[in-house]
Amino acid sequence: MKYSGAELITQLLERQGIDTVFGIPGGANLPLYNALYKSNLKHILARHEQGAGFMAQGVARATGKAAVCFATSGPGATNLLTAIADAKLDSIPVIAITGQVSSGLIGTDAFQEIDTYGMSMPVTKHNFLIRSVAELLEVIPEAFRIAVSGRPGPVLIDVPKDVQQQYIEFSSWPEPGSKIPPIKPDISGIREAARMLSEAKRPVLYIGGGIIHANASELAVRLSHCSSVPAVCTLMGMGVFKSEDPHYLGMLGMHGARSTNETLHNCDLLLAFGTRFDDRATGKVKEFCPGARIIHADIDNSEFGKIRKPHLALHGDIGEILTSLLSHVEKMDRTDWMNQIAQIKQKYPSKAVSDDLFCPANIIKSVASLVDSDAIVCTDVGQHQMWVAQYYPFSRPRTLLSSGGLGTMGFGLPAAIGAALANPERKVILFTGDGSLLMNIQELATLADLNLNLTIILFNNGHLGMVRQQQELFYDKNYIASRFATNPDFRTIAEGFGITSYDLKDYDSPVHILSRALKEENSCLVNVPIHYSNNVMPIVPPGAANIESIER
Ligand SMILES: Cc1ncc(C[n+]2csc(CCOP(=O)(O)OP(=O)(O)O)c2C)c(N)n1
Repeated sequence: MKYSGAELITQLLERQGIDTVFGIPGGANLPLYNALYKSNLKHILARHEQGAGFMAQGVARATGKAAVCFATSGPGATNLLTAIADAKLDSIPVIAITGQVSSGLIGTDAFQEIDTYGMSMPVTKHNFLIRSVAELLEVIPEAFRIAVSGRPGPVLIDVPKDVQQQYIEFSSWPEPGSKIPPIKPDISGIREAARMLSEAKRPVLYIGGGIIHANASELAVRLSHCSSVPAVCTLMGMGVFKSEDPHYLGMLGMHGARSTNETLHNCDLLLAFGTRFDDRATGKVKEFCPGARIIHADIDNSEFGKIRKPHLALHGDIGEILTSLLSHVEKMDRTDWMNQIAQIKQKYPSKAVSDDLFCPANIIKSVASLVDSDAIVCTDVGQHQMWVAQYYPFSRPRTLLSSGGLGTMGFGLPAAIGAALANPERKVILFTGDGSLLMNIQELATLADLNLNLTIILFNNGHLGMVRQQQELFYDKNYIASRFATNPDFRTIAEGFGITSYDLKDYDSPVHILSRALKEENSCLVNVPIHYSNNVMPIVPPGAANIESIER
């Protein structure tokens, strides 16, 4: 068999089971696009490489499988970096394949030359600079193996143009790269964990995105039910528990309910499973669960002791750890602890939601009531993101796609496009803010090309709302650079891109129009004007402990 480097890449991607790639062509990856022309891969032409990276992330987050994006050298690669960094912080398996100037030109400041390998090193799980066409036969399967094994993450492959054009003869195809089976958890650690759990009077299960990556949601819920351990989750762990589960206490941390944070403050055993003690979750770390012993279970042992030293570390696949633990724990009901939590909840009742049908909480609840529980919800970053985390009744894993670790405005629209492409039979909803939407608004053009089952709900406050809120509360109301001097007409913008749109200001009943918008066969945008003074409450002030959160 004789193939060029570019043909090898497309063939190896197909052999990996990839059917769609996202990207933008340019001089240094045109041989790859020429091979794409002849391949069975579907290509989605994004309008900015960051958009292509987030579309690939949308596929990977919604399906749990690795997804692929392409960019050319220089500006194409640098545009991709934010999406790759975002994937690194949230442990998302994305394979980025970038074109590079020809090998002989590397290091000469050639046109569109940038050190993609060097720049991507700190934001990838692994990266490669290909030196010869033969390397591709090993590197492509290896990249997939690395992206999905252990703690998932992004891998970048930089391919010089001449390597894409070189030919190679070979006799057989390599095996596709697949997940390396995770190490088995240490049974003595599991027994110790079961013992600590049976002795604990006030345990709490603190779960993160690792549970979802390991497809271990059901097991986490079973542990909580069987051993009467109330559970809290991070933004990345939403959907593991049904929101109405009596054992579920909601999101912890900066915007968690006061009662949730106070319950954690009183726990005597913290089971931190698939989570990394992020500062948005812990608040002032010294005062996070101050009286608790800690069991930390994770696939990545470099997380142990990074923020808080655990009393017991369980290293391995979280699903295997939970399965094994479940076979060792006894059924318990912990009535005293449940009563104490009920009292804490009474002390801090959840605040009544306004009866204004147009307020963000009510819009979010209305949308949720109009779609199936398998609808995929994407967000951007800001107040709207936190309102969704607080008010949307999630009940399944992989139904909230949000940029957690990097908190990247502009994530939402392209991620929602990727999720909708990968799930044509499901409804996809994007909740976004006017600031975030403008960061990747060009992807409305990609959306118009594809005509997906995607409804965009735009909370339009004319501000960078989360920044305005922080300035109001923590910077003496010194408002600077948080109000947009002009507010574009998003309805006209959407229509300009060929997307159907509604503006809630034109209607008396939001539910009626939301219902119509959600039933649209095509993609559609709903502009929801909201007052800029709406704040996300509660909030933990910067540097404070979670139990010092403020309500108003
Ligand atoms: C790329 C990027 N730049 C800056 C920020 C800092 N930031 C966090 S939230 C926010 C405001 C977001 O505004 P908008 O999207 O309108 O949402 P809102 O808070 O109003 O709901 C900003 C600027 C960020 N998270 N990401």
